[in-house]
Amino acid sequence: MRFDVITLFPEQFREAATIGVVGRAIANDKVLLETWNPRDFTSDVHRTVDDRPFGGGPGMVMKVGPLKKTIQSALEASDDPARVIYLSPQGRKLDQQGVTYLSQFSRLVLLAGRYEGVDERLIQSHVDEEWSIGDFVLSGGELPALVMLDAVTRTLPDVLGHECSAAEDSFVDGLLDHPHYTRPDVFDDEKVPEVLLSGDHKKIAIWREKQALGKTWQKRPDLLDKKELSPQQKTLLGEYKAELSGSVLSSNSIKLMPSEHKK
Ligand code: 9D3
Repeated sequence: MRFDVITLFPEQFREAATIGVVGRAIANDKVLLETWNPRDFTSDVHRTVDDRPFGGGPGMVMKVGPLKKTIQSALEASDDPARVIYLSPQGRKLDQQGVTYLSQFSRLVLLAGRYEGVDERLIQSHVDEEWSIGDFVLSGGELPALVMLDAVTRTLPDVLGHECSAAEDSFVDGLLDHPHYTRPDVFDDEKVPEVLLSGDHKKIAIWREKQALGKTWQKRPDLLDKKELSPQQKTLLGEYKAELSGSVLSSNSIKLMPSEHKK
């Protein structure tokens, strides 16, 4: 899969392209990453990429001319058809379903904006889709582009090693992950759950599924509302709740989720 990122800050992608799963995918030619700087597609002496907004107001707007040239050059760099994605706070919110959808394209051109955004005419004429990574304010589209690159790359064939297959990844089946433990088996008087030391892999798999269901119920009940549980999963979740009320319900050891701020 090929990613062409249009950005005023290509340096932000250099290091990312060498690190971890994405770095390995690029080194193994599973992913090709190219950056394109709109400043290189200006013709004035100041290499101007932004200007003041018509109608007034604070901030600057990215100019349509240099961006059009940049996108055209990126598109012409390969015969492969490409989807042009604008990372923007107005876009569709990215989730794992969206990541799977995006991974079907063999080529994505990611437009990372700065300032207040890009001239609307560029969006109308050259952008296929707008995507956000969530309802919080960032300083530009570079970090969202890196988020999209990372998440999509993980779903590609032969990219994950034994980390765990993309299909086993948390969220892919709509549940949170189960808890993890490593040595030592006792730390500050806290023991690792006995079943994980038993060597009984069937029992361990069942315990992990029960934990995943229980943690999701406790921390992200909205995910369970969206999901149809099998009869076995309903039984496991029922057992989780029963074990909770039987043991620690009256203690103060349950961490509450930080509640959302009310308007
Ligand atoms: C603070 C300025 N805001 C209104 C006055 C508008 C605004 C413009 C540009 C807010 C953020 C940005 C820069 N953000 C992105 O380019 C962006 C983004 C984000 O901020 N949050 C989540 N996803 C994304 S994708 C691109």
